[in-house]
Amino acid sequence: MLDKFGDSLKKTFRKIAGLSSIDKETVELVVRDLQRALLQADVDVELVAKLSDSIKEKVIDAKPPPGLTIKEYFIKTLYDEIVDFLGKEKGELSLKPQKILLIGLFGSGKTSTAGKLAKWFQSRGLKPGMVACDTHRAAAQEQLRQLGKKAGVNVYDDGKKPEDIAKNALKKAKEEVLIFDSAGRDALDKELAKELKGMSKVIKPDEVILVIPADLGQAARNQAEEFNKLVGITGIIVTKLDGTARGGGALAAASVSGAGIRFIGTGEGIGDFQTYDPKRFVGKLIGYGDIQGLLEKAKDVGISPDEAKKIMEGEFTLNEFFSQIKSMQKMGSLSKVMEMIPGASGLKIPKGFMDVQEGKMKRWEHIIKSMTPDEKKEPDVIKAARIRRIAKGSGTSESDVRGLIKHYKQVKKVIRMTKGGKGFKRGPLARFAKQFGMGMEDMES
Ligand SMILES: Nc1nc2c(ncn2[C@@H]2O[C@H](COP(=O)(O)OP(=O)(O)OP(=O)(O)O)[C@@H](O)[C@H]2O)c(=O)[nH]1
Ligand SMILES: [Mg+2]
Repeated sequence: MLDKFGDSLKKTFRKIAGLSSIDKETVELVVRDLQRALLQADVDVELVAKLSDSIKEKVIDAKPPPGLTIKEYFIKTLYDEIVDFLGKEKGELSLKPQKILLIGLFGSGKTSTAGKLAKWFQSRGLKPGMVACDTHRAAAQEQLRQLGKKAGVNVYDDGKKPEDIAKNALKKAKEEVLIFDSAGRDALDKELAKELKGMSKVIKPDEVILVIPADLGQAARNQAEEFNKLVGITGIIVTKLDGTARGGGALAAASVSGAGIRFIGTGEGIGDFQTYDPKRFVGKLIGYGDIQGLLEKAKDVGISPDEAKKIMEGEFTLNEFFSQIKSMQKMGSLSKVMEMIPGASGLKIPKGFMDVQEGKMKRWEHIIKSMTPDEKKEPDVIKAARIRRIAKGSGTSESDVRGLIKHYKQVKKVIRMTKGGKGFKRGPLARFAKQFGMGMEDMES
């Protein structure tokens, strides 16, 4: 997600770390780098200028606060400003019974987001339902019913007009959280405004959330302001951050619109959805990783923090390896998990590395059962004769056994590389990370 933007930001931060002195010239040099990165991500020129001025003003000729070197202060300022710039925290939606209306233009991701949001509430112990108020596009209601099945929640679609459907659902539904899907249009024209106002009147939503695709870039600002003026919004969800270089621009634009970003969508799957926390988000972009996020994600799928930590540290035996692949599969693709690990986001993970097919998983399970405790702990002792024995005992082939051991070693190597990798472990960046609670200390223990 936002690979290019993240890479440029990483370079900018590393550049500061490598500077031998911080003066007017070097600050301007770094700020120019930052400007280039932001403009490439389609951030509004005016915003870029404002951010640059603010950073320069704070850092040039500044006396760093006690306890910080000028370099650390520069890094902290840059980080703070970018966080501020990409969004003041709006916080999660509250975990209480409520009515949420999703609005937005054609194809912005409303219906998919309804499903993701339902799942989000469900995994936090609330009972959600969805209401199919898009009567404009022929297949819209069927799409929502499918998502309802996937998420295991009820979908209400009784009625002809959006308002009637909403009314009927409000009468009938017993769910604690009701998520109303609405129809899109090419533009926020009179017809759409009227329809949304009508629905609003019937539903009396606690939240009206605008769904905006990240590929809009800086144009997201206008759209957010327009919707806000005409129908009033309480938050924004930015979707499709996985597929565009303009995501930085969209996030910045949505932020200045003032409504606040609640969630981001990072893929087509129902679980490709996260709370938007600018601090964490920027930390991840610049390569500090996202311990907090990983632990939370782990919690979502029932993995204990201990287990997650073990995964991250590459400390596991063959025995645990198997259950961890299972866990990882629950947590989504490995590359997504890796994005959250400090220092790992720069690593290129071979595609399909963790996506072991089901048939293979079964065979591996049998293979591991046929091993002695010693073999499970120290697979290096498994030579040709033992491979033959294990293959026979488990009803698999010798190449299956070799394949498992090879895969185990590869995964361990990759994960260890991230842990022992250079980069942010020492020097001002690491100290900075510690000071500002970005979680590096979790990795050092
Ligand atoms: N890659 C990616 N695709 C997404 C994301 N969110 C939605 N999509 C895809 O975008 C397309 C449109 O999504 P919908 O949820 O149908 O959008 P909508 O706003 O309901 O569209 P209309 O009802 O036609 O206005 C679908 O193919 C989705 O799978 C995301 O976060 N990432
Ligand atoms: Mg839709």
